[in-house]
Amino acid sequence: MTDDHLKVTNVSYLTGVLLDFKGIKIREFCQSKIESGADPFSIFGELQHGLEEIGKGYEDPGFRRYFNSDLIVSGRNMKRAIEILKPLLPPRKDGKGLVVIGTVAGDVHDIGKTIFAVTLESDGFIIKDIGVDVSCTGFIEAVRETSPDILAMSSLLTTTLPSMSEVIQGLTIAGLRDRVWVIVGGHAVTEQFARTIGADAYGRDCVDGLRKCREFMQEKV
Ligand code: B12
Repeated sequence: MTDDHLKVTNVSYLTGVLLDFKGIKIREFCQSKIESGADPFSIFGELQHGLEEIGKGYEDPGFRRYFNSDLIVSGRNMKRAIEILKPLLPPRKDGKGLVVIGTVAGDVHDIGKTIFAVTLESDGFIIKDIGVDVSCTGFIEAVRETSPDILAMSSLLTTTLPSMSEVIQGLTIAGLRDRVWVIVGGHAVTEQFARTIGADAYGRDCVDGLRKCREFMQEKV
């Protein structure tokens, strides 16, 4: 048996866990991983790998293996995993910085955003999560009202990427751009895109995003 074969077996196991309608397998999976000493980020990472596989099977034009219902079930199970793993990443109250976070207009994906928010919170950041499908005005008003150190935006759909650019332009017009660092991330976002729209940083994943937010706060002192 080659390593490649093992990888395939592993991914199909993960998709089985994520597509279990009753949510029993996800609980067993998280529990056994916790008992074996795995840290929450590696468990999220493994599950994300499974979600990517489901995403690939969903968009495969040659042989569509997954459908809308699979996106829904896997999304629900990933949220169950967040609930199970969140207590292992308790918030630290260091007051490292205030972060406003949301998913852009037209996009309701919130799993990655929530994992990123929990990651920041467990590192001492204070989080104001303004939810999903947040309008350009919604982001700008949140920045105006709360004066955060960092604005974090998530987008998983390529069709909603332009909203990120609109928010940054809107911040500039409102005279708020110089007062807040902007970090962007999510499945649809790339480093190149982040640079093009004038974001201060791109987070490949929640750990990379955390590192960049820490750097922002270090620059401040
Ligand atoms: C689950 C899922 C859903 C669920 C979401 C449930 C929920 N509550 O979030 C539901 C069923 C709602 C859904 C709906 C749709 N989905 Co969907 N979905 C997925 C799926 C399978 C997993 C997404 C996910 O949670 N991934 C796991 C998380 C952890 O990953 P992540 O979000 O990328 O986050 C990580 C990093 O990116 C980063 N991160 C995320 N945000 C941020 C923000 C910052 C600031 C930073 C620093 C980092 C960061 O940290 C996270 C952890 O490392 C993906 C497939 C995929 N490959 O991602 C498709 C996918 C995103 N969906 C897709 C599509 C097409 C749709 C629909 C349009 C389907 C339809 N026809 O209705 C709708 C759109 C609804 C809408 N208006 O938003 C496409 C998007 C294609 C594209 N190029 O735009 C994908 C890629 C599937 C595919 N391959 O075709 N979906």
